[in-house]
Amino acid sequence: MTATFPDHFYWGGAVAANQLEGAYLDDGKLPSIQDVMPKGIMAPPTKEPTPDNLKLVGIDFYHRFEEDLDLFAEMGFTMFRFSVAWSRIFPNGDEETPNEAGLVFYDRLIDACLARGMEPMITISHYETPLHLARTYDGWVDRRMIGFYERYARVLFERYGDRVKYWLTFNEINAVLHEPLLAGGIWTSKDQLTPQDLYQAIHHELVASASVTRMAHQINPDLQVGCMIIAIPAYPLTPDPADVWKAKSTERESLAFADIHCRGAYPGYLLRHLREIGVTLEISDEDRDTLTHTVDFVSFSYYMSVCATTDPGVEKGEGNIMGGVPNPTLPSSEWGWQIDPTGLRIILNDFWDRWGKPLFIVENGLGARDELVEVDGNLTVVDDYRIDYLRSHLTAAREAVADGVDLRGYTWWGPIDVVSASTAQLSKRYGFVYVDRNDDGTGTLERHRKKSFGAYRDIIASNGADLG
Ligand code: BGP
Repeated sequence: MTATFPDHFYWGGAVAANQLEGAYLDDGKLPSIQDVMPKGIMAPPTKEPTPDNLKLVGIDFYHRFEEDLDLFAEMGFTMFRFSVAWSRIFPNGDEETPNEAGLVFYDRLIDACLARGMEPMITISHYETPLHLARTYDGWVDRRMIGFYERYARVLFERYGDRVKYWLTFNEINAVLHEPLLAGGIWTSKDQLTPQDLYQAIHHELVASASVTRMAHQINPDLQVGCMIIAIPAYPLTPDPADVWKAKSTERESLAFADIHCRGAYPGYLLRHLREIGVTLEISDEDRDTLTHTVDFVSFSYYMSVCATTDPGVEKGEGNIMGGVPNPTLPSSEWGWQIDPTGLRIILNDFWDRWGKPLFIVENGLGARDELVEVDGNLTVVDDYRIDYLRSHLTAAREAVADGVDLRGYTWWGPIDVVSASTAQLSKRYGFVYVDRNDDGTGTLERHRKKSFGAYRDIIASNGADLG
C-alpha cells in the first residue's frame, strides 16, 4: 500500500526576518547582530553595519511581501513560517515599551497570510538578537535576558495570539553550542568564551523558552508552542562499538535541548558531561519549576547527516553549523552538505519514539547555484536537482508517516531566495522563486518562478501523493 500524508497536513515554506526583510533601520528598528555579520559565521562581526552586508536590504521583503505571498499562495501553501525581528519590536531589547510601528508591520504580514489561507507559524527568536543586548549584556550569558525575552514574547502573544496559533521559541537552539553569537547573542568571541558562561547562557535560554511556553498557555490555552533544533543524525563511521558510542554521544549534544523541552528536566547524561568539564550551573528552584512547562510539539531543521568516529586520523568535512565526518556513501551539495533523504525517515522515527510529541519539519532544502535562462519567453531556472531533493525527502517523510510518526507539517527552507545564514551569500539559493540579486549587491530584485515552483505546487495539490 502506498503511504500517504494525513488530511490537513500543513504545506509551506519558512524564512527568517534578517535573511529577507531588509529595511534594517525602517520604522524605528535598530540593528540586530545580523546587521554586523556581513560574512555570516565565516568572520567576526564588524563594529557597525557595512554596505557589503546583503542583509541590510535582503530581498526587500519588507516592502514586497504581498507580491511574495501571492506567489506562495499560487503554490498552495497552507502554512508560512517566519520570524519577528526582535529589534523591530524592542529596538534596543531592554526598553519598557514596544515600538508600535514594528508591531504594525507584523499585523499586516499576519493578516496577509490569513487572507491567502496560510496559517502563520512564528519564530520568536531566529538568530537576530538586538545588537544592544549582545554588546551590553553579552547576550544570554546575562540572566536579565530572560526578563527581556519574556517581555518581548508577552507583547507578541497578546498582540497576535488571536490570529497566530503556532509559535517556536528559538530557532535551532542547539546551534548555540557551536555559534554562540548567532544563536545566543554572545558578544565574547568563541575562543574566549568559557564553558561555564556558555552553559549558563544555554540554561538561561532554556528557562526563557519554558517560561514563555507557560505564558502562552496562560494567555490563550489554544496556542501551540514548540522547540526547534537542528537535527543531524550521526552514523558510526565503522561498526566498532567505540564509533557507535561516539555517534550516540554526538547526537545527544543536540537531543539534550529537546529532551529538556519535552521532559522538563536536565537528562543525566548532560549532568555528567557538565560535571566532567567542571561546569557548575546556577539553577534556582524557580528555574527547575519553570522548566517543567514542556512544549506542545517538536520542530526541527533537517539538511544532512554526518558520521562519527573515534579515529583521530579522520578529518571533519564542511557542513552546516555543526560539521561532522563525511559519509563515503552519500553525495554532497556544492557547499559540502551531504544529501541523505533516508536520514530524515530515521530521525522522524527516532524523535517520535523518544518524545511522543507531534513533529513539524520546519526547514529542509537544497542550497545551490542557479542559472537564470529563458524558456518559452520567460526567465526561469531549470532546477531539477532541487526537485529531486524535494521529492526524495518527502518520500522519506511519507514513509515515516506510514511508520506511525505523527508528522503535522513541512515547511521548505527559503521558498524564495534569501541571504544565507552561514555564508551570507545570495548565490546559495534555496528558492522555488528566483530573486534577481547577486553577491555583490547588484540586481533588480525581480522575482521569477523556477521549474521547482510547479513541482511543489503539484505536490501540494496532491497532498504529497504526486512525488514523481
Ligand atoms: C538553518 C537556519 C536558517 C537557514 C538554513 C540554511 O541553519 O535556521 O536560518 O539559513 O539553515 O542555511 P544556510 O543559509 O547557511 O545555507
